[in-house]
Amino acid sequence: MKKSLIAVSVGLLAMFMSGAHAQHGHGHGHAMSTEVTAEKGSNNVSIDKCWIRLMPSVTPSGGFFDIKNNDATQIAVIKAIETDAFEETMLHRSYMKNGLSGMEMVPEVIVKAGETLSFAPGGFHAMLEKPASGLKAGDKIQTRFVLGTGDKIPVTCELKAANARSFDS
Ligand SMILES: [Cu+2]
Repeated sequence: MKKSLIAVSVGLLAMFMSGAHAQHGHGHGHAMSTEVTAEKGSNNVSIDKCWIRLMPSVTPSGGFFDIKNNDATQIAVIKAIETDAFEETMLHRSYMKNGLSGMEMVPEVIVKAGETLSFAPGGFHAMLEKPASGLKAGDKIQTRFVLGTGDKIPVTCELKAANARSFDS
């Protein structure tokens, strides 16, 4: 009896997680690797087109942007994203497995020398939880991207409505 109750609650949790994930939509990243590297990488990195799909506070919001590694020879390593606008931030990646979508935490993201990696719905994304009260679509928030060197790049990100699909939409 007890066993079946546990099975039911695990099933519900799985449904909830895949439901939350379905809102991520579909997209493609490229030039990626999620293997943890001992290298610190380059500081010569720029972040463009940062936007956040603002969800009701019980649902995590997704953060999307382009990371450009301007260094001709070294990789770039992104370790984390910090902001005062959300209490928790994580680097995530969405994937498809046996026809089901899921997502996983990634410890760091590597961008190869001279390449650009897009965080986009359906692929790599920042997962932002516990928003500060009063945030609304159209607001701009300040974030800091933490590199493998420990340097932090200040980035302004625009909050967009739950139905937004890209920076320009
Ligand atoms: Cu996620």
